[in-house]
Amino acid sequence: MAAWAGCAVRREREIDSTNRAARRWAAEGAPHGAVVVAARQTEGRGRRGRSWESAAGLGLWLSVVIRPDIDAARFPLLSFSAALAAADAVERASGVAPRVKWPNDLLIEGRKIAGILLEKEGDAAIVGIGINVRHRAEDFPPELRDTAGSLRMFAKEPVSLDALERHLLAEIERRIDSGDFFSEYAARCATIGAQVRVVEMNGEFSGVAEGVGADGALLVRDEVGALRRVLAGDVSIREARA
Ligand code: BT5
Repeated sequence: MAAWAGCAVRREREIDSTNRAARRWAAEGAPHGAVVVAARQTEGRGRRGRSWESAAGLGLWLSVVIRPDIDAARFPLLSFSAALAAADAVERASGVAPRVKWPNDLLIEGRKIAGILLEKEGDAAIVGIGINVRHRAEDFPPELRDTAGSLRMFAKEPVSLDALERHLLAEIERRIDSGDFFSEYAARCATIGAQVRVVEMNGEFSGVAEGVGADGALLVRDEVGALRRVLAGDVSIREARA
């Protein structure tokens, strides 16, 4: 059982976005570990203004308010610990081990089953996690059918949303308390070792992802042999490692 993660929980049938609600709550003083979870989000959000499809009862859509005992400069690392916690929770609840696509998408057999949205509200971090659980392929909108997946499509047994939520909060707590936000990241990461295409604000390039820096940057050896640090960019995996 988690001690602080989930110490206060707001459970909603329908909400705009659990991240937005958690930010409002954090601004009003929500405690470390406060959680907002919704059966359905009408305006579920991804990173950089993208949207997150959050149909009623088909997934785990939740946000945790974290008041970490770390320098604000290290806040972005919380998204890595959240991805790893989500990967461990998915494995415990479903028996299927997802891989992480840098920085923090979870994939099973190349399909995105979960995403993380980290935001800041005052001195709190808001960690939003969406995990697709009960979707059949046809439950996704047509534009996501080729890329999205859910645990139902891969697990042998039906996955309980309650059990997944419990595992997730326990794993988040364990990782954050350990202070080691990256342990096992390389082993879980499908991007490291792969041929990748990087699209940044001011250009694109190809290369081989060699690792992740202490600040979370992806280290990519480009075609002329230079090691480039990618902090914000869209990275597609062109060829997985052998
Ligand atoms: C993410 O953004 O992957 C972060 C998603 C975070 C969602 C959680 S749910 C609880 C909390 N409250 C919120 O409002 N958000 C968080 P990004 O890497 O930008 O990926 C977004 C892209 O993933 C979209 O542009 C689609 O292409 C795709 N996508 C949208 N919904 C999806 C879904 N349910 N499953 C798989 N892919 C999806």
